[in-house]
Amino acid sequence: MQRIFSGIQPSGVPTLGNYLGAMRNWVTLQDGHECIYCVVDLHAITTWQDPKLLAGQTREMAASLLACGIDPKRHLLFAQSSVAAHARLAWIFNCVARLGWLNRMTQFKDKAGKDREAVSTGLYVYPNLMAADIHAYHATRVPVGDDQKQHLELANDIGQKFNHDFGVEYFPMIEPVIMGVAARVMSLRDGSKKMSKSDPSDQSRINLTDDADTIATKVKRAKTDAFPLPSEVDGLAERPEARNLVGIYAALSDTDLASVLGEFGGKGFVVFKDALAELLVNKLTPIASETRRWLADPGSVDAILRDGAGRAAAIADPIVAEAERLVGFLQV
Ligand code: AQP
Repeated sequence: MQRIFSGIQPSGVPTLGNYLGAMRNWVTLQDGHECIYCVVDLHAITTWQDPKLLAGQTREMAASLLACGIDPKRHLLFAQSSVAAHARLAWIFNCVARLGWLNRMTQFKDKAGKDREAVSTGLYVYPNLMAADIHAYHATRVPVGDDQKQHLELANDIGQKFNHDFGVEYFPMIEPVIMGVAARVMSLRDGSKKMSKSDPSDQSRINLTDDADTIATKVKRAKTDAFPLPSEVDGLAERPEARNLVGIYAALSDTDLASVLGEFGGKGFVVFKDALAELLVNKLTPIASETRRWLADPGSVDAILRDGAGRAAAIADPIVAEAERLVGFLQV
C-alpha cells in the first residue's frame, strides 16, 4: 500500500480553498492508502503566530479534519512539533538544498511581498522542512492544492541530491496528487489571488466555521462582472472571478465546469449566487457543527493527536536516524 503524507498549517481557520484543495481529498484517499496527516505548526510559525492562540488553533485544525472525516484509528493525525524527526531531517536538508533552488520558489516571493528583508529565515527554508516532512516517512504520494506543486518538485530535487551526495538510493521519488476542478480556489475579492486563511480580509474567503448567513452574505458580495454566465467553458477565460465561482460550484457538486454552465449559462449572477450559497451551506455547515462537537471535548482531540504522534515517531525516527548515519554523525 502506498504511503501518503500531507500537512496543513494551523495559521487560522481552514478555508474553502483548504477544503477543496486538500482536506476533502485527504478523506477520499484514506481508502487504499496508508495516510499520515499532520497539523504543521512548525510551518505556521514561519509567519508570526500569537503564542496565546497557536495551541488552540492547532487543536481546532485537528477538530476540523476529524469533522471532515479523517479516521485517526486507521490513519495518523498529529501535530508536527510533537515529532522531533521533522526538524532533525529539515536541518540536514538545509545543508543539501541550494540557495538558487529556494530563490525560485514563487510562494516565498508571494508571501514575502515587498518586504523581503524583514521576513523570517524560516519562511525562506519552508520548502526544506516540507521536504523533510514527507521524506521522514518515505512517503511517495502527497495530496496538495495546485499552489504546492513547485515545493514538491523541490522535495524531489532535495531527495535525489541527498541520494547522489551520499551514494545511496534512500529517499524515493514523490508524486503530487492534485485532485478536482478546484485545485486552486481564488479569493472572493480578487480572482487573481489565492484564497488564504491568513488574508487580512475575512470577506475574501469562506471559512469552514462560517454559519449559513455569513456564507450567504460573502457569496452575495463576491466580486463578479456585469455579464451573464457564458454557455461554454471558453467564455470563462478572461473572467477569473466567474471562473472561480463556477469552479467552486462544480467541485462541491462533483461535476465539471461544462455541466455547471449547461445549467446556468445565460443566467445572471443573482440566480447563480443564490444556488451557490445554498450548495455551500448544505456542504459546509454540517462540518462546522461536527467541528464544534469535537471541540466541546478538547481532551478527546488532544488524546488523538498524542496517539498519532507516538505512532508517527515510531515510523519516522528510524528513517531519520539512518539518514543521520549516512551523513556521518557519530553513532553512540
Ligand atoms: N486557495 C486554495 N485552493 C486550493 N488549495 C489550497 N490550499 C491552500 N489554499 C488553497 C491547500 O491547502 C493545503 C494546506 O495549506 P497550508 O495551510 O499548509 O498552506 P497554504 O497553502 O499557505 O494555505 P493558506 O490557506 O494560504 O494558509 P496561509 O494563509 O497561512 O498561508 C495545501 O495542500 C494547499 O495546497
